[in-house]
Amino acid sequence: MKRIVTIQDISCFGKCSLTVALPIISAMGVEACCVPTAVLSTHTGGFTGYTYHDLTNDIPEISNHWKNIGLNFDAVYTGYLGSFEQIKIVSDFFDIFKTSDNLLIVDPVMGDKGKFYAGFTNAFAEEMKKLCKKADVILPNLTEAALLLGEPYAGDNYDENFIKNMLIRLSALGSKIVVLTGVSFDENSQGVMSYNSETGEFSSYFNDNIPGYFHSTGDVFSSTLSGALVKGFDMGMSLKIAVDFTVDCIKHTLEYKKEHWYGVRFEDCLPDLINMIK
Ligand code: PXL
Repeated sequence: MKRIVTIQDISCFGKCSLTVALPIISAMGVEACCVPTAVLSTHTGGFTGYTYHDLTNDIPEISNHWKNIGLNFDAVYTGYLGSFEQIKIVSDFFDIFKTSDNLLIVDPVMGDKGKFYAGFTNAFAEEMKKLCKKADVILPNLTEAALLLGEPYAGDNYDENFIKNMLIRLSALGSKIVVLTGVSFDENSQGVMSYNSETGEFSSYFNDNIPGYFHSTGDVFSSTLSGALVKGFDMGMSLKIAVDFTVDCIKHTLEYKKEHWYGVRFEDCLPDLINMIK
């Protein structure tokens, strides 16, 4: 059985980060391990008064124990990280668990719709660049891509050449593969474009564009893509599986949007995901 360790916070309520990543990776038939970076009562996207308990100091202890018992992982997938210190420690974790054939996958979670999530700064984006340099695959959305490149957010004002150019410049940060999420060239479709800097190959995959904002769909996408890549699907097929599943989750949330404004109803769609990878 393939094994992924995912490193991100646990937002106890809110359908994001670990409460999304673990069930999705498990449903794909991949062993899901985790390093929780912080415990929050809810995510930060729309709730007020949430608690935040930092677990940075636990990370080296967990990795030391794992090193001693000889654990290894087919992928290390990182999501929301809360501080500079955490990025440094996760970077050490990469050094310890990198092998010749596993994947280091970084979702540089920092913001969306042109804005930082609560608590993030340009200095954090600078530090995140260093983690991206060590990664095999990075998965920024358009906001995070602009923050990593230190340039203004393009909004809806871009074309395919702009995205290709952005992908090439992001790959210059050091990762072999860049996947840009939330790409849309017309109002009916949205999807992803990727670039492999070793082969010079671009790929893309689009599905329906559903108007509105759906929290944590980046975590759904990144968890699914990590699972698909580790299962051995090629990049084109992995992008398709991850986009189709994310859109499926959004569609299933539409009629419950009032009640489930804080995250998508991915639970309804796990059987579809299992069918997609058969
Ligand atoms: O979905 C990304 C995410 C993860 N973890 C926490 C968040 C967010 C986005 O707002 O607040 C705690």
